[in-house]
Amino acid sequence: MSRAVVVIGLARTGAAVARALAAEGDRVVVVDRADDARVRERAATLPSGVEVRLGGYDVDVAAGADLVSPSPGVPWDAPELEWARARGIAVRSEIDLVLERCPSRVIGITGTNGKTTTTALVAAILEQGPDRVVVGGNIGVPVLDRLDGLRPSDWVVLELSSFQIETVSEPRCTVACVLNVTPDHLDRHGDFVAYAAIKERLVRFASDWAVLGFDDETTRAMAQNGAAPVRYFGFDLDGHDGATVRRDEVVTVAAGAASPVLPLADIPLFGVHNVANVLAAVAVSDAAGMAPPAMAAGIRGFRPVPHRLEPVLERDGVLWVNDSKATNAESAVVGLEAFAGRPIVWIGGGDPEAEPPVALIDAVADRSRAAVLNGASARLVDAALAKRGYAERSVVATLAEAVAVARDAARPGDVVLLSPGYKSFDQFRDFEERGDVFRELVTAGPPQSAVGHS
Ligand code: UMA
Repeated sequence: MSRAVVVIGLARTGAAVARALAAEGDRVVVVDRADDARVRERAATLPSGVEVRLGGYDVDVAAGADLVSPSPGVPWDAPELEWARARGIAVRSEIDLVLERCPSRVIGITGTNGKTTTTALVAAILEQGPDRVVVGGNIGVPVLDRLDGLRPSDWVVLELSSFQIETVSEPRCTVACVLNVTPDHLDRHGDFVAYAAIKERLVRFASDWAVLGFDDETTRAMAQNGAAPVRYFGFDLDGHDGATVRRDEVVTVAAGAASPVLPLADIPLFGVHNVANVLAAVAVSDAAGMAPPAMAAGIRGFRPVPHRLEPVLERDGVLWVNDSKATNAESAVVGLEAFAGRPIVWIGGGDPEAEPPVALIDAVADRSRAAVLNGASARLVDAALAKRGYAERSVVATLAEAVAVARDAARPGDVVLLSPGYKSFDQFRDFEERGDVFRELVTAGPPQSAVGHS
């Protein structure tokens, strides 16, 4: 029966939900609080039967609807959604609708850091096998409009944010993976306990396997709370089965016996944290039944995902790296530590105008030869570095100016690293736009050779 559906938010998710539900025969209205070129362009891609209302909506936007589907950027307790719930109108997210319809095996990957790279690695490994692989979710591509033709033996690999898990009543995955949990998005989830509990729901509902980070106390402890058997990944598994490193090799361990996968030196990614991501992907694909040669082939052929320690260009001996995804201090510290062997010119700062944590200031002072600060937080980061006795500081207003200053400061052998430690909203729409602009600024000018990373 045709339902009346209201979709809130017309970006990637809203457009996919509108397309998929319109194709199912529903009467779909999409609303967005914005009315700008971006949402108008998106509206033009929708099927003609979908009604679009831009420039705001009232709290009773779902009046008369059977179903309201909010985008991940709409808080799960937004007044419009509470209004609908109070009147018995179903509130369902894209991922919830995907899990309800998906006939295939689902791998769900969450965690505070590393989930995009791990998701892409898992997909690269599964693609070595015979079954179709659809990858999506928080990684940037919705899935609801790409379920056609999927078979039970195929794989849907989902990167899931806390925003997305929170919105699914029963997040059932064949294999569920929680990489790590450290404080993030607390403005939306209240406190760390609530945030970790959302991630843990993936473990509770896993059907075949739960894969958990062993080196993180919070994720290790989640083993007690699910029904599915557990595999771990980590640098020291303390006798447990899973994926780990032995004598400079990635191995899987089952019933105490190790099987080699590939040498650490063959991993085409920067940083120890990326070894952890590889271990997670190996443990997940092991749980999915992949064999070590397929794992090794998938990992060897992998290229870094955009905005995550993405090598952009090597010019005059200077390597330019886009780590715009480092929107919190912790990921910026990880970025700074990924280049222990090379001097760094760090480009940092962004939104909000808030003091940097000591850990970030320590990492900048220990690892970088120069710091170029921009954005709303620049003055506060500058003051914190000055207090720490760090002299090589420049403060500029914009990312464009920061790139110009970094270009002058860099010497052969250096890495110029955009790993801001702050969100991007002071200058950009999101971290992706910030990274794209950085890439353009860096590659603009005389012809250069793009980096082939190995
Ligand atoms: N909007 C409203 N009302 C609101 C809030 C937003 O109308 O109350 C409108 C905005 O005007 C805008 C649209 O909704 O037009 C934006 O919706 P959205 O932010 O959900 O954008 P999508 O493009 O659909 O992206 C979402 C995820 N965004 C968020 O979680 C904030 C993307 O994750 C995800 O890749 C995409 O769905 C596909 O699944 C991004 C992200 O920043 C990368 N995720 C966070 C993170 O990784 O830390 C969780």
